[in-house]
Amino acid sequence: MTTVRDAAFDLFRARGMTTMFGNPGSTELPMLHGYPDDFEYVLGLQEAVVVGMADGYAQASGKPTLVNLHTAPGVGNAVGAMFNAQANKSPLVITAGQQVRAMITLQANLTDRDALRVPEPFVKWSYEPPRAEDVPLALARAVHVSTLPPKGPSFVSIPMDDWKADVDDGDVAHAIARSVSGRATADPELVRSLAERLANAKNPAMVAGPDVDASGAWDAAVALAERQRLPVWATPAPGGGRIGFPEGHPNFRGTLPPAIGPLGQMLEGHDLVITLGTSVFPYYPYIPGPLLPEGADLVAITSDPDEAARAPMGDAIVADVKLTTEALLEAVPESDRQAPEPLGKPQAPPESDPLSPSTVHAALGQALPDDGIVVLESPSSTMALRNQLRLSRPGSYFFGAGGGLGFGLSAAVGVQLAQPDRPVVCVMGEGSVQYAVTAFWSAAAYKVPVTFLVLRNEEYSILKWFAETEQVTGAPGLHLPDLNTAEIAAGYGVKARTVGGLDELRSELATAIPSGEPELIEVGVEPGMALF
Ligand SMILES: Cc1ncc(C[n+]2csc(CCOP(=O)(O)OP(=O)(O)O)c2C)c(N)n1
Repeated sequence: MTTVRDAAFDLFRARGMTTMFGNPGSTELPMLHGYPDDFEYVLGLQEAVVVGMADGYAQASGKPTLVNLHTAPGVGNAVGAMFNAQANKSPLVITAGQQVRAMITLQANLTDRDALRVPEPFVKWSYEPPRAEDVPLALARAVHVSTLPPKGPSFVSIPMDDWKADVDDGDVAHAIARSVSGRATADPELVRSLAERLANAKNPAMVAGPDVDASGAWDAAVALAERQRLPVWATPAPGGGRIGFPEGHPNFRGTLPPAIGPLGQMLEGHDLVITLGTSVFPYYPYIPGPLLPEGADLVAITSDPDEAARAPMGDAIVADVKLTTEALLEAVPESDRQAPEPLGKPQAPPESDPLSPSTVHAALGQALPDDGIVVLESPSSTMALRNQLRLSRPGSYFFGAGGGLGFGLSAAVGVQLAQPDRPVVCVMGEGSVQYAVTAFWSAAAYKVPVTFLVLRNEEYSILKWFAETEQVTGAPGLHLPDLNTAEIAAGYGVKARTVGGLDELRSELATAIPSGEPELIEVGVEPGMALF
């Protein structure tokens, strides 16, 4: 016989899940009793930050990642971050404490009386085991559910008296030993026929999405684009949580607009569009129009059955993106189509007072080492950053695909913990910082050397832009005067300063990025949407 606690930690250890992100309460302490030396615990001061850090860690490490939340109110605080983790396809195994079994029915204090229902829409599986001895198997099942495609969060509520209970050694050994893999190859016949369509198309194009990076299909996607001379677009920015194609590559054409009509128009002239690892498509504003140009076909390659099913047009092959792209690459000949013209980088505006966000991003582009990683949540300058940096290495870009603010600041801490040898720069709007502000404390407490670059424009610029496009006038609540992020970060223990001109910004970036400590640079920028 072994205890539920020992069995659970053996299971986590066997799966490489030795970093736990949490915020404890009385209902979680029994799980943490005698916390094993070979496990790390990363404390977040509020649950949205706990889940956000774990989300970044899971994506940047590619491993299922353990989260431990406080019962109902802690889970409630985390729900927005779970929504983001689901959109990011982050394999989180989220546990939460629960009252002892003997007092759930009488609803003693801190009972989560409907533990399964609160996270339900945002997780792949939500569960409370019927008996204490089922906890290890439930946790094993949660790990498999989270890592099978499409990856995503799962949730297990665990009554606090379960951890001491005994479980059968043989049952635990089976649960730990099982391996479950979901990397499926596509029907070879479908791949052959798609290869033929591609080779015979007059003017085909490719659209790359986040699962290219997540599945490790990067090199195969580049090789396919080169062999078939395909122009390549990035999937629309709101849903493109990761970059799926090197944006400095000569075949790269830019990022598709996130609305039906303009996106359809952008693909004008193409007779076949192949999408890799993206939904079709992560639209946001409703601008109707033809889904595709006249005469164009679309084929989506996705490992997510729901993405395939809900697409409003085109065919889909549901299979692992890397394996399918490799199979397609093998099956197509070298094309003699004209190679696309390189796009080049837009020229950033010259120094102004305050600086334009594009100028700030151009300076970041110069300061960022080749292996640098950007975590981005600066809504009105998302496109300016993409265009100024043209990031071109796998695993270099993380963005909250769900659109819920609070992802960026916390995820950057998790990304850096998972990638300690790569410099991480977290680019934030000053408004967005506030949704996960306590992540500064975790960065300082664990000496996580993220460079935070905060763009201060004293307003919710993106919402002013949306107000214009939605013909809304006189909306309140769009101004943010006197929000001093540098002082706030300093209060949490992060070395912080405010810079004015371009030279000062360049020199502070050059100092902060390699410093090996968390540091923050706040820079005043002109308000408004920055696209290039
Ligand atoms: C959790 C959450 N609450 C509210 C919003 C709505 N929202 C989208 S962008 C934005 C403003 C962000 O401001 P800031 O970070 O300063 O960036 P800017 O728009 O100025 O570039 C808000 C409030 C959201 N996306 N997520």
